[in-house]
Amino acid sequence: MALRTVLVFPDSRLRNIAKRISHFDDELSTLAADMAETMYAENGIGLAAIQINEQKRIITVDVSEDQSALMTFVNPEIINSSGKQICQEGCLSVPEIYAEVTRAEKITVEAQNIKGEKFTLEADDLLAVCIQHEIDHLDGKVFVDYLSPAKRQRIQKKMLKRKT
Ligand code: K1U
Ligand code: ZN
Repeated sequence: MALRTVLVFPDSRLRNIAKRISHFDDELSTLAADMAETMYAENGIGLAAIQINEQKRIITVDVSEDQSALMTFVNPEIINSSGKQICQEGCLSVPEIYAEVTRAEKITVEAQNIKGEKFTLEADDLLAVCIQHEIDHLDGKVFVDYLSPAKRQRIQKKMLKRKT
């Protein structure tokens, strides 16, 4: 396993669209393990492969308080959603920035595990928010895209200053 570098907004590689996974091999298992290790090391509750510059449709999520509920979703798709919730979101690719985003309250996700086996999961509350946030990353979207252009611009300036 290895810790991977998380790309920081406005890195253009965060805008890449991840490709569907069709090979369920050791390389994929290693990627999933690296993602979990990186997510935990950064104190995150989720991570999408795009954030470590891997253009593959895989996300890891663990919203538990004691790192006891790791989930890996390969080729995740939201097949049903209902309701609305407003949640304060953060992002490992936008460090130290938090903002309210409106998301679906409940979702049904279809995905595969790292062996390629299909499963369906119903999620609500923070788990639903986190899965929606991570699937957005796979589609080249960052949570700041939901904010006003002025707010996004301010955040972008802050991130660029942080680099130097
Ligand atoms: O995608 C990511 O960068 C991970 C991100 C996921 C996320 C957090 C909050 C709402 C939606 C999605 C993070 O984990 S950022 C770290 C963070 O904000 C957080 C950490 C622990 C508990 C709650 C939030
Ligand atoms: Zn994020």
